[in-house]
Amino acid sequence: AKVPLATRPLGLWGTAMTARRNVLELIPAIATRQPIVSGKTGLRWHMVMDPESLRRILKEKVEDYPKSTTTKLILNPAIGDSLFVAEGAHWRWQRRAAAPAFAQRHVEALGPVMTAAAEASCRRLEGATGPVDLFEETVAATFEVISDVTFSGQGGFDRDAVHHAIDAYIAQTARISLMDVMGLPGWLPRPGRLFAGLGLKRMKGIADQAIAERAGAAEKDGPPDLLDLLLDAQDPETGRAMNRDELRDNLLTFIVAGHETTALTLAWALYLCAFDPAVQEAAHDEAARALGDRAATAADLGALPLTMRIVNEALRLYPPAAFLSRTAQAPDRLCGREVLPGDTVMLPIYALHRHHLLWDRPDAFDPGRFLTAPDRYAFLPFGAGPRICIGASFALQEAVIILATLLARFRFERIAGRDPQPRMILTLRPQGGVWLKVRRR
Ligand code: MNH
Repeated sequence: AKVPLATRPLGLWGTAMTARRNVLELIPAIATRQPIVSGKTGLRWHMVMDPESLRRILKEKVEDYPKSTTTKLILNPAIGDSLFVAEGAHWRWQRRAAAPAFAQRHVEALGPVMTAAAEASCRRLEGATGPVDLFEETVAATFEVISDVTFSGQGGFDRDAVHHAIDAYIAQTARISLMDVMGLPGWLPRPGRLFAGLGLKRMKGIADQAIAERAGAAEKDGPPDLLDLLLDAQDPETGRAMNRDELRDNLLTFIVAGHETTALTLAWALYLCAFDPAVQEAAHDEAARALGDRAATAADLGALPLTMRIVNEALRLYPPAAFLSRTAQAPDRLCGREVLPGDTVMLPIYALHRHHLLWDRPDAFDPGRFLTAPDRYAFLPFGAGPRICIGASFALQEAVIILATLLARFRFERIAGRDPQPRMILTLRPQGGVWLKVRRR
């Protein structure tokens, strides 16, 4: 029998999330918060966890529910009006132009980069003595993958600078400064934000330089990477190509959207394996049988079904994008409740994935539940509809390659009293890291 995982309130956001049970038993699907400013429309929140309504928001009425104003406000300084945040025609043509780069055959061609990152991760773990923070480790691995597939083999691309810029920026957007609390006017520059802004500027400069170098360079060897593909990309309908700024914003989008999310998936998956040694042994056997001594490749995915189910179960229990939000554009009704233009519609994916009306023993770690496909709109780690994550198969392939390689060679064990606690900081992160004992098999 599996012990339910303990979950703790997740700060401000999490209080709303963990209140789901009480709320949901009273109102089956949607909880509407009191207006923040009474009498005005557009200042209300709706929490939506009913699969039919989620389908309406993400698919049928997608034009009426663009990404929330807050999402755009937070992301715009870092990634401009790129694929992740754009709407309407400007989104459509970027999606059409980028889609071929994420097609199955290109993702498979990028497999060797992921295999190399898995091998490098093993080498780092071989040298480890004592407990290891697996979140830090998996961030290193996935950052290596994303920087290699965006700016492969370019010495001018300073990984650390990009990494730090993103971290500093994310930390800043999640923090209210003392000056805000004191009510000082918004136009007064906040020191922390100013600093994070400089980091962003530097990060953009680095990406610009890498793009300029590549655009001017002769054909390079090896399969095309994301930068090659985007440099050549054209909207099949209009023939429009990306200009340099659009190119840079989209490459940074892939870096920002693509590495921490996958690292989180891996770190939580490793924790869950440590939590349930029987599952870990079965996954180890599967990986050892499929791989022998070598690292996993894209061609091994078919032989690693349990590893894939563990990844899915980690995405269910700890979805990196634990909260999505939209701003309603038109009057609507969701589950019989009135939605007004300007209202914020929250999609609490974390709560959805642990909803007791949708999942059997929702808090239990049970990869076997994915032997049958879940309800499409009850499992949304990558969103759904036209705005579904463009990198989903990239991420799944990468996660399975790295996880299987690690489980084949190492055993991971919990450290009493150091179980990771999820915290919502733009993504669902393990507070303080994922510390485990790592033993060579
Ligand atoms: Mn990803 C959109 C989750 C990996 C690039 N991603 C989304 C959305 C979710 C998401 C959820 C939809 C957000 C919304 O509807 O508001 N993404 C993930 C997770 C992982 C992930 C959980 C890893 C696990 N994402 C990746 C990778 C890349 C990537 C890897 C690129 C290399 N994601 C994107 C882009 C979008 C996106 C680009 C925006 C797509 C669009 O709006 O058309």
